[in-house]
Amino acid sequence: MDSKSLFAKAQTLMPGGVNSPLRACKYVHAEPVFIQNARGAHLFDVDGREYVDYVFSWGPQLLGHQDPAVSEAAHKAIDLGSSYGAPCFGEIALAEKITELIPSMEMMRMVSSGTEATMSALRLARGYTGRKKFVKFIGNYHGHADAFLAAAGSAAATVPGTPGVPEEVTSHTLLAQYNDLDAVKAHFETDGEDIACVIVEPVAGNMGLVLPKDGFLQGLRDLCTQYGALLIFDEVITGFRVSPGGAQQRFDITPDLTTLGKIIGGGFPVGCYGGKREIMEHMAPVGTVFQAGTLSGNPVAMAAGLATLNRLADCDYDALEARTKALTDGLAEIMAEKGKPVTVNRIASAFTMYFSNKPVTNMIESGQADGETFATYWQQMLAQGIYLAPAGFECAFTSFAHTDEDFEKTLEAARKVEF
Ligand code: KE4
Repeated sequence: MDSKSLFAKAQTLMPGGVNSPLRACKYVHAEPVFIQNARGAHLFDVDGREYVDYVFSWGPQLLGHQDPAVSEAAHKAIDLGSSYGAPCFGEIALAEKITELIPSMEMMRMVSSGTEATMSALRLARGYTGRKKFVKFIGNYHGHADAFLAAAGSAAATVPGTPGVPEEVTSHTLLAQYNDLDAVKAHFETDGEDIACVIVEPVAGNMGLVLPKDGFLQGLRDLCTQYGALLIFDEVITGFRVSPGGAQQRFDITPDLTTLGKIIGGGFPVGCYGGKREIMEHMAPVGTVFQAGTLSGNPVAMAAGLATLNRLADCDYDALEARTKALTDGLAEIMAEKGKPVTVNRIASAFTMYFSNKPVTNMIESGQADGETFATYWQQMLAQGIYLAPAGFECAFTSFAHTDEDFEKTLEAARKVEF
């Protein structure tokens, strides 16, 4: 069956034919292609077409698809059994590796998604401080737990309100524009004694990529310290992506808790939350804040995650950042020649090219970018074998598997786009 007929069938079985809304390609007025397999920086669809990938499962595959070391580790693990529901050495091995790379995570808990990680970190912050309110940023997306679905980014930004989420739940969610430290100060001046935490994407990746302004992250750190609230870095995207030690290493800010996902599973379902030992020890069974999960610490996912982090230790982040900059500089130049000025926000191997001639530093400015022009660009790039995230409010990712030929093919395809 071809993608079109598979999609028709899928829509009779799953809402929108997908298991996550973004994949339906609604925002670019297209139908999704069904993937047969992937290798390196390439995807292959059921109709035999090949694509240069810039989605990489929305971030996890920084090494590229089917990295030999990761695949070997997963195969070895699965030959020993797929899930025990009991402690195994793989959990210790991955946790030790994470602590080595992110020292602020003295203690952690593995879960099966980024949503579980952030949901649990918020509960822990509330349980630890005894406070109910928390601050999140408009356009930041922390997964789909109820409390976070207020002004959330990513695909959540495209659905009106939060049907199914009682207002009593989001009434404790205090909002501020990203990069607006004064708004956060105002929340603390009003509710400081009842704010459990501030949760932030230290580099925003769900309103497109938006960098923290100088002083923004340090300002959040200082306010949380001053008022006894916890600072939570949601590094589900940035962890091991923006540097080997994540955004907290790159920007030299120490959060109280960190949430991880994506890359640490090497393509398998893993999330993780962790931080200071004395905070984490409030989690059951040592403490009384509850969280649990059937497949948490799954041995196959642990093995794939550890193999991924071990392989990344040998990768040259600076070289990939330089190559990604050259690619995005080239794309911006080509779009300008076509009379389509763009703003490119980029860090390490993640970027967003906004069809806008203004800086993009928050959700308001992200929303002013031209989504229809992006849809035209996306459709024509896909037709030429370039697979971009099907939404202007997402990131594009490069990988250690991309070759110079892949980047040249991408630039050539961009040159042929007609608006
Ligand atoms: P998951 O529950 O999807 O594993 O992770 C939620 C999450 C938490 N925090 C951040 C910063 C995230 O970006 C995410 C998930 N990212 C989205 C897209 N950027 C995943 C793709 C999708 O929802 O289909």
